[in-house]
Amino acid sequence: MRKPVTLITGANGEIGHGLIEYLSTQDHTDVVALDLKPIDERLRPRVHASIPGDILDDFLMGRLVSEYEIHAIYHLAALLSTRAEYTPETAHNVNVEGTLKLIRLANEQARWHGHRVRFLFPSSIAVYGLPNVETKARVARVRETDWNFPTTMYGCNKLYCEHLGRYYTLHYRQLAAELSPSGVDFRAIRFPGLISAVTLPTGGTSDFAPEMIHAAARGEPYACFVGPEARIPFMAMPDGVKALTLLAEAPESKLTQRVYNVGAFSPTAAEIRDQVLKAFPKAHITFAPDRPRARIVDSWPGDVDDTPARRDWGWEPDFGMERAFHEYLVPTISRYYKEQGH
Ligand code: AKB
Repeated sequence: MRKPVTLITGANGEIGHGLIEYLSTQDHTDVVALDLKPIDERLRPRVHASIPGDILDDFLMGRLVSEYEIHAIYHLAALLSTRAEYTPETAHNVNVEGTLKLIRLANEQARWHGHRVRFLFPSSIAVYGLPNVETKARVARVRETDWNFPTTMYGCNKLYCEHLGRYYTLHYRQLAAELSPSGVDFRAIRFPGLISAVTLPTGGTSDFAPEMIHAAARGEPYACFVGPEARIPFMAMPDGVKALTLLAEAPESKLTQRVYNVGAFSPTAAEIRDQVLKAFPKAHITFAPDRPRARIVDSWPGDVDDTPARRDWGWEPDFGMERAFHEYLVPTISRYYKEQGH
């Protein structure tokens, strides 16, 4: 007998850590964690199985199908925006081909067990592309349908995968003689920059905020790669996990769209530095903008309109900026680095 499970790809990453912790407190699901690297020791007791491997490996995908009955997929594996600019074609393979393979796997699974597979996809504010900072200041909060002109390979990949998911859910094989209901129930969240107290991101362009905070907690100087006035939305990781799981649990009848913005707080880099200095007054933070990376940040919106998420599935962040720093980031990071001997 195959076991009913939830599959998480990219399980070792930042969202994966928080998500696995949350799901392990829910007794209705066993998690199979897939990642290129062996899963973090701290997470191992919380998952049913951990599988090191590549989402592009068809043999591995076949093994998953033969061993498990997959009812939900959180497809977190991706190459982030900065890394993707150095290897755009590899990014396309991982971010687009990898997602297509998983959507097809979901469809196939549904045919075996007869239930639609919920497919949760973290998209990103990188799908937006504002032409200049004047326009960015003028439009302030973007809606899902606005400014979908990404300037990064990662943003293009995420935007296309949103369309793929919508297509497989609503229009797959629309010309077939006999229409059968789709096996995929795709739902995506356009995440802002996420800040976790327990992991550091790699390869993103919103990384300046988490890097600044973690460097201060380690007592190391930090030169920020965007200017003090750069502004994009951010979110504390517990709210990221909350958004993903709220959307996963929402009844399908409530969803008026397949892709949702979620907002929490929208500071400038200078405002983040000020918060960091309140908590770590000796921190040495300077600004040394790296023009190409700063331009990417300038093309992302300063804030998002998340009215549909609030209306359809009750989205509301628990953490504004003050609370994120003083009740989550600072105490947790300080404890973590103290334990590491900093
Ligand atoms: C990145 O910087 O690439 C990501 C994102 C905003 O999606 N953190």
